[in-house]
Amino acid sequence: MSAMTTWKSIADLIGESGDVAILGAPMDAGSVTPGRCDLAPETVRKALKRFSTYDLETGREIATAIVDRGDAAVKGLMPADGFDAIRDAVTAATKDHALTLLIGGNNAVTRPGAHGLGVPLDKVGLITLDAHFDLRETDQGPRNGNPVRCLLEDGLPGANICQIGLAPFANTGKMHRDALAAGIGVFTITDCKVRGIRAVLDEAIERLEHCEALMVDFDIDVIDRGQLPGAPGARPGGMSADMFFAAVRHLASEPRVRVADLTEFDPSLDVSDTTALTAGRWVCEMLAGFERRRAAGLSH
Ligand SMILES: [Mn+2]
Repeated sequence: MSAMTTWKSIADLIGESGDVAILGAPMDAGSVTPGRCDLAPETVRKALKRFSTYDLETGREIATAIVDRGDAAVKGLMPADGFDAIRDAVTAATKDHALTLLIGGNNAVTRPGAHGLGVPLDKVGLITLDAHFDLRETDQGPRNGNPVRCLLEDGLPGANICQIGLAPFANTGKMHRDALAAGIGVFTITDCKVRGIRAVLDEAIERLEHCEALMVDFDIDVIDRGQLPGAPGARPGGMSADMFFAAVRHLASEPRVRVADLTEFDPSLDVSDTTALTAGRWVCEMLAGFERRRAAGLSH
């Protein structure tokens, strides 16, 4: 191919070694709305070819080397049965890489992801960008609707959790009261829009000052359904894609963030690749934020 028809893409950053890992977790079983979230890791990998490495906003080329560690063997497994595979794969990835991008799968992958940080749960911080509390009851076992309740029951203190972008008429009063009673930092979608996402994120990061390592759960259904058709839980009135991308970049620049997941992307619901391109851009923004750590001289 001639130079005219090629550009360096984010996919070209994938090689044998690197500071950032991509790890797929194609889990869909146990979803409140059964679908095909298991297709998301491969769809995101393909989408990365469509992004250039040039970040026009900073005038910099993204140069962070990425390792694709493949998928945890969880296809078709219920969350309880796939827990060990995801936790162990995340633990191995965090040993070798400063930042691990865990691509679900449904939101049930967040629980094993947090356990995989390799830090005692009382020192783990969890930030969720999600329309939902994910505090459904656990009497039927772990599901995509209850990872935060599972983690509380596992021993993650509520004071170590901040939930951002929560939507009205998509959660119950009991979930809200339980979150507040547990000491979770609760930030609604209107908080994000009125106060600005940066102010909300800074408050959340400050609340988690006592945590040694952070995981961020990006449940893509936090984004407005009009901009994000490919997630069963997305609703009108959600976060704009712009705000989401700004949040991703800012959170990725926080050196304690060691694992970030992207969950609830169901490629079978997508329209015009909108969600695939949003998920691909999530990887780009994670890399841009990660490179800010280096630029700021912040080690991990
Ligand atoms: Mn969720």
